[in-house]
Amino acid sequence: MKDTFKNDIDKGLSAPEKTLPSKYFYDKIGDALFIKIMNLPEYYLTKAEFDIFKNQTQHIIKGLKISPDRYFELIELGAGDGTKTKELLKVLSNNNYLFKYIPIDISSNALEQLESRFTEELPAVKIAPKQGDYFHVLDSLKASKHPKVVLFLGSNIGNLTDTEAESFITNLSAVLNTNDKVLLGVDLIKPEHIVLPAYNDKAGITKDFNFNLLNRINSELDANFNLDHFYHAPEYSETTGVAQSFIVSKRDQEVRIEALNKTFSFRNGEKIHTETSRKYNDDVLRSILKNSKLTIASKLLDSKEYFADYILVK
Ligand code: AVJ
Repeated sequence: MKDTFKNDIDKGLSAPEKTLPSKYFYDKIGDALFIKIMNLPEYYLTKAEFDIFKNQTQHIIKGLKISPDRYFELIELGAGDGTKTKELLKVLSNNNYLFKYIPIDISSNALEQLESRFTEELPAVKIAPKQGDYFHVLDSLKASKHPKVVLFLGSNIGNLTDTEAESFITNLSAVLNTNDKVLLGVDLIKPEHIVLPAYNDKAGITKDFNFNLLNRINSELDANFNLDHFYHAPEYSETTGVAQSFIVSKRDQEVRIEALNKTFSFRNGEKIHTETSRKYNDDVLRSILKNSKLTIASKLLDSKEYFADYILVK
């Protein structure tokens, strides 16, 4: 684990255009910062998707074509704190749907917390958490011939480049059977004055979230990044629909990383790419689905039309 971190940091900072993988945001401190982000007034994504789950639950159920008398597996990739999913589970449970809820996450800590909350708040729901990476676990679920509904919410797919998203979708499609469904939550392409503040909040929490990467390198790899010598600078283009976060050097400087036995130089104004947050529309999604067996069956929007939950069918 540690070696991958070390190698990934080395590779990213040695590249001509410096980059650090956003997956390393999520240590204990990063998890807590992300919860704060979801509660920020500027971060509309979570509120918009919650609006869909809370107010259009029957539309979701209808779109998934599930019925109370036919058992199915409800699988969630990267469940997080499960606040949105709980709205759906409540309605399914109250209407006596027969199903098992299978949250999958790489973090066993996150899964344990989710399981204890859900068993308390939704005692009638069967929950079977699985720890591991998505495709390992999905592969192990392939053997069961029960109908499957896979939730991939929160615009988590937005962290992938289009090429990565295409191969993710191909892999996902491969572990599903005909008629299985995917509920895919994506942030929609919209004007810059709405998107940018979500990644550049007034309270500076998103800055801390990005800078947590430098803190991790300092403490885990014995480095001497001076955080005062960098600033946080997200960018967004409504034309491409891609938001990107950068950490920018305020001066010409050198940073020593002892664990790598290396010194890295940063020019004044040089950018380190830290995250891609892709926004979608029908065309972008269709192009990502084009070589898979998944197609768009329906689409649900929040009241502000900021966010979409697409129902895909194999
Ligand atoms: C969890 C990947 C959906 O890209 O909006 C929030 C992460 N980054 N603020 C996103 C994030 C900065 C988030 N996703």
